[in-house]
Order: sequence, then C-alpha cells, then structure tokens
Amino acid sequence: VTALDEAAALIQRGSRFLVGAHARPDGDALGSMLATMHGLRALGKTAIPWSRDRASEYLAGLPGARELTAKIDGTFDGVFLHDLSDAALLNDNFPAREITGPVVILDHHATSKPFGDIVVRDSSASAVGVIVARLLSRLGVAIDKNIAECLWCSLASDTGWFRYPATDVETLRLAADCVAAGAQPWAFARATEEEEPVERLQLLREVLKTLVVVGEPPRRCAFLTVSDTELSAARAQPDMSEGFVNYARGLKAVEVGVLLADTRRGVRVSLRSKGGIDVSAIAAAFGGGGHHNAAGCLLPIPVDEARKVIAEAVAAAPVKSSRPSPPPDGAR
Ligand SMILES: [Mn+2]
Repeated sequence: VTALDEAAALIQRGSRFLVGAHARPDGDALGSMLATMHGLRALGKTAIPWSRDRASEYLAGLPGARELTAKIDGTFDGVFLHDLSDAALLNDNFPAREITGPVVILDHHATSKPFGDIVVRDSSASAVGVIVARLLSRLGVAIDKNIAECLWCSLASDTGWFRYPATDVETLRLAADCVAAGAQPWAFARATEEEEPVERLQLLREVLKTLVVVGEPPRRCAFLTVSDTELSAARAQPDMSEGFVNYARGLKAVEVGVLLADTRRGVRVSLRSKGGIDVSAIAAAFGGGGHHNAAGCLLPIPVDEARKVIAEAVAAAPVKSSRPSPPPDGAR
C-alpha cells in the first residue's frame, strides 16, 4: 500500500477535511491546496482552506482563494498540507491534531524533517500539483475548470513557465489536460505577471543598484539585496521582490543567484542555481531547505555578514559536472 493509496482511503472514509500549505503560500502551495479542496468538494466532501495569511494579490483570482480562513469550527477527518517539508514552515497557530485529524503531507521537497501521519512525497515532481493530480485520478475525480485553473497555477509557478529541469512529460500532459478543462494560460499570466504594480518595477530599479558579483566560474555568484532603503525609495511592499532572484541567476557565467531580504526576523536568503551547485545543501547547512536549484534559509545576522557567509558557502560548494551523461551503448 503506497502513501497515495492511504491518502485516497482517508478521503473515502471521511467527510470533513482541512486543506493547507506553508505560510505565505506561493503559486504552487496555494494552487495545489485549492485544487485538492475542489477535488474533495467534487466528491461531496466538506473542504475548508486553512490559512493565516491571505492570498497574495496576484493569486487572489484563483478559484477559492478568497475563502482562505484561520477561523474553523468543529473537528476534521484529516488535513492535507501542501508544498511543506518542515513543520516549522507552518504557521504557529495551526490547529492541534485533535482538531485536524490525521496529517497528510503532499510535497516534493528532498530536504525534509519528516512529519505527518501519511507522507506523499516525490522529489522528482515538478510541482505539488502533479502529486495532487495523481491523488485526484486515484479517486476518480475528473479535472473540472476550478481544479484546472488551480493546477495550472501550481505547474506554471514551480516550473518557471515550463522551463525548469523537472518539467517532464507528466507535467506537460497534465498541463494539456488543464487547458482542455478550461485553464487559460494567458488569463493566468496576465493576472500574475502582466499586471504588476508600478512600485514593483521601481523596487527592481533600486534593488538592481545593489548587485554584487563575486567569485569565478563555475562558482560565480550574484547577489541582490532588498532592505528598508530600497523599499522606502520605491514605496514598495516587501513581497514585491518575489522573483527578483532570477535576475541575479540569469547573468552570463553566474551559477548561483542570491536575493538577500533584510527583515526584522533576520536576512531571508533566496538561492537559485543553474544546476551545477546544489543550493538546497547550502540552505540546509543554515537550517533552511528547498530543491537542488531553488532553496532558502533565514540568517539572524546583518546583511553584509549574510552576503559574506553565503559567498563563502558557494565558493566551497561541490560542483556537479555540467557535461550531459553519454548515451548508452548502441544509442549513438
Ligand atoms: Mn513547490
């Protein structure tokens, strides 16, 4: 019996469920949890989307995003937590297990501090939406328009619009199924990336002034920093720097891009690799985690020190050969 079977059995047995994700949910977290919610409802179950945080403005148009709530009544037959590898990433006022019932983890992170009663984990899945689609398929739930829009959000978000290495045939077939069921790629792109507040671009202008490139290939590293200086110059909100780290990675001969966000809790470090360096190992060394090519951690030190510490960690990181493996004998 696989974890997926156990998760499906739990759904069939129960009637009332919570769905949730990590704090400050991104497109994969929110899209996948809402897809599960709509799938549960299609089976006639009650499903409530638990979140202390509201959906980011750019995701607020997802079907169900406005239902997010931290106020719940009664008890549940289980909770499905998405895109979550570490209980510490859950908001601290998450209800106790006596309220939620069994905890089911649907996740695709490799670095994990295991928790949960049923853990459906596939670190090769490009997005948690892929795992949710497998679960819904096991339950015989057809992808309707709501599910399709939420899964599309999950896939597009975590594959970087279908270009990161985990983008496989399963991902693209599911994407096609979503479009067939009513997901509209341009409508989603418009809502998320083609309606940016002016302050975000003004923030980018300020943040680009902080660019620092250190080291030599294959470990060259580019840093961008966002602190109160940049935020107030642009009159911008902290969450508007989402995605800026990709500008740092996207430079010629740079292997790792880093965004340092100076917050009251410390420096939030976002790391992005082109594949030659495992940034999840670097993040894990500082108590964080993530994926081979995308990871993060929180450093309770000043931002200049954080830059130095991360630069040293990248300079010391093992480099994976970027040469493609040779074809098997006879394949030439
Ligand atoms: Mn994810």
